[in-house]
Amino acid sequence: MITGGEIVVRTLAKAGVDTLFGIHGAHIDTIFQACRDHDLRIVDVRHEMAAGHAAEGYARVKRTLGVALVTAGGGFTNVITSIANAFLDRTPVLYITGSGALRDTETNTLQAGIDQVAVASPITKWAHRVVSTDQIPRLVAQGIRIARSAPRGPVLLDIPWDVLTSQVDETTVTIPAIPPTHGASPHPADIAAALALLGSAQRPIIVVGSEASRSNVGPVLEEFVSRTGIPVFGDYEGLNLLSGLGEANAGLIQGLYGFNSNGAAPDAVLQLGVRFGLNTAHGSGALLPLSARIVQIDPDARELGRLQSIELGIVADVGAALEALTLAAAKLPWKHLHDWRSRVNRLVEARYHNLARRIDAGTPIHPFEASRIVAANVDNTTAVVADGALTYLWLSETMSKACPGAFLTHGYLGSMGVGFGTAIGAQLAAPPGSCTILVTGDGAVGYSLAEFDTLVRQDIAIIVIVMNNRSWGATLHFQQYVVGPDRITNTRLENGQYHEVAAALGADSYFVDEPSTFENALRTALAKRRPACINVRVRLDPIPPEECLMIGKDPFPSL
Ligand SMILES: Cc1ncc(C[n+]2csc(CCOP(=O)(O)OP(=O)(O)O)c2C)c(N)n1
Repeated sequence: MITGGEIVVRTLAKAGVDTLFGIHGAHIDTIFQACRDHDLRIVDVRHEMAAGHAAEGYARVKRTLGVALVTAGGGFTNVITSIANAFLDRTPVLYITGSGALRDTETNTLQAGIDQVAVASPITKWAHRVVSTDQIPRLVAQGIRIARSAPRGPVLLDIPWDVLTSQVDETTVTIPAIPPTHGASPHPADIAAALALLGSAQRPIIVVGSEASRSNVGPVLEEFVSRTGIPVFGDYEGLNLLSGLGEANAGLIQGLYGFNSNGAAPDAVLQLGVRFGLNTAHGSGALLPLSARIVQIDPDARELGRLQSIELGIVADVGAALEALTLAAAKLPWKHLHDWRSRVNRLVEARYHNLARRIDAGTPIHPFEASRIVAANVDNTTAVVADGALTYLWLSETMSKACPGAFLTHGYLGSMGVGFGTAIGAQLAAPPGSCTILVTGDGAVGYSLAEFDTLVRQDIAIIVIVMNNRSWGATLHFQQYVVGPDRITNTRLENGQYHEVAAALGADSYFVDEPSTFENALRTALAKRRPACINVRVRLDPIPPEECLMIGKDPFPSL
């Protein structure tokens, strides 16, 4: 006889799952016991929020399914931010939650009394309660298939306590295989049309986003760009893909603001997995000109032309489509794009130097300078995760100059505090010998300080860099510049010795307030590859370029 928990674990193992993130609870103990027997690693964290975000980080870096395991009641409610985040970001995560025993329905019992499926339904691709032990293999497999299929996203499986503890005869249980599948291929006529459009343009660009990053298009993007010479811009997660593309391809998608006002507005756009919305200045045309002819490729037909007119929409796996484009591009001439590429290169460099020359080397450190030091010290064995708001805006200005193994930030939910958990998942997904750097605001790190204990207990090599401007920086700036300089309230955080908290939990700790000591501390921490906190005093007053745009200031006065 075997328990429901044992069946859950056998199904996960057969699907290739080897790592879960969670916190123990009696309701889900049978799953913990079975993981122990089958050598499936459970990374136990200190708050279920971190478990959920870690499963997301793992899925994003390993380009696979992430699994979070939480208990009934508070365990479930604590993971809701992660479920919502995975939903908006199309991250494939299976959330398994315990719940009150079926036989205890409507008895005012412990950790029960809420309909977890109803709560999760609007923020999952599928939320379902398993009511019978013998149905577990079929429903776990169904959940995995739904989470992994395009457009990817979160699934919640709620498994009551008695369904997990009940036993069934092992010989009656069949564990289904869930073979991996490839995403949809594009239609050849669409590929020909896309290339004809790009080939006839004078100023074409490529924009890459999270979906491109998750389809692992890196090598084929490199090939396509070396054939065509079309410059590439990335939204935040798309920045991952810029390293290795050569000098003309650096730059944030936000850099296009400068382009448009410099008479260099693109006339054609190949939009690879970037959804219209926040990352395209919605449909305003401020980033992707309204006059540009747009080819949008996305696995979800509902996203095509959502906020801006497109000329061609292709529903396909972004990687498969780019492979087809690359093959066909060999037959076309692209030399005429040489001048355009050089011009983009000059504008991208001008943007960077415009920022860099306005930086003074004073104390505390300018956040751009601190970000530049981070970018200068990462290589492809390092994943970088950004949290906090001013912090990630500054970091994003420098990351296209770096070559991290992965670069992850918050997505559409814009939720402060997602970073620590995401970094844990990213580090566990990375190849052996890698190291992850979390660069976070002092506000954002406060959500997860106990996770230093997770790092130390389980020897997870993450360096947490706290960009400490002693405030909830972006919201203080909002009060200061939008509401009124005399209206600052509840946004100062002047008390945090975050490195000392980390030290108390067993991590290495550093406090720095000028550039050379910061760089030394970072190099030492990277060499040691063990949990560390570098508390960096940075200035609060500088306004990152994107914030300038939000408050009506010119981000690049003399570009
Ligand atoms: C969960 C959550 N709570 C509140 C906010 C509102 N908010 C946006 S930016 C910000 C300040 C972030 O401060 P910090 O983490 O110190 O980063 P900084 O801006 O200083 O880099 C806050 C509170 C949010 N986006 N998410």
